[in-house]
Amino acid sequence: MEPPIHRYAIALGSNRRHGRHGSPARVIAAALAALAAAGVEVAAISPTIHTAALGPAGRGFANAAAIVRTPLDPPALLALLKRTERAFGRRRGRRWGPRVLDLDIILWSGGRWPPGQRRARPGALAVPHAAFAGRGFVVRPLAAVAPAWRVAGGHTVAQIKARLDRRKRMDARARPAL
Ligand code: A4P
Ligand code: MG
Repeated sequence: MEPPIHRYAIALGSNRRHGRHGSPARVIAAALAALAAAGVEVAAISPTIHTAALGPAGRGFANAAAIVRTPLDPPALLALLKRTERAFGRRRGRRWGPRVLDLDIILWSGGRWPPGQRRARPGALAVPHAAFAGRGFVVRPLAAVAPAWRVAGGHTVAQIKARLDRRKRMDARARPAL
């Protein structure tokens, strides 16, 4: 029997050049090519956007999202993503530090990981990604490739993006003009 095919939304981020691949946007393109070479079907790729760093990472990021299809279950896909980050020169360092490549699993066709639990242990794999819905640099590219994806039985990605856009407009209005 064929193994089941899982569908995932993954987020890609880079805010450092790579010696061979070049700019952060090129790192993202090369990372997707590396995943395809590892046997993951890359079904859709968002535009790459340039975003200001959230947190202490300093330099701005290139961010994108992709829809991929693979027989790998979530822990096996995470292991492949971590190997790919290492192959691009990512080293363990300060949390949220500058990085050549960050690959996160955002959504999975199977719903929640770990199955049947609302929360993962701290530091363990959690899908949907615990913080994605508040992050424009994840939600905006994701909405370009999976607007209708319903997140764990709740809102669609398009609704999550609309909420973030509303909040951004309200924040801009609340801020006095300088
Ligand atoms: N982990 C748990 N759930 C997941 C998941 N769904 N996908 C665990 C991937 N990993 C997950 O991640 C730390 C651990 O989280 C992993 O070992 C895994 O078991 P990491 O990638 O090694 O470390 P990190 O990236 O420093 O932490 P984290 O929490 O992934 O950081 P974020 O949330 O990715 O934030 N600003 C802009 N504009 N654009 C960015 O892309 N990224 C960050 C990093 C900060 N600021 C940014 C951006
Ligand atoms: Mg990460």
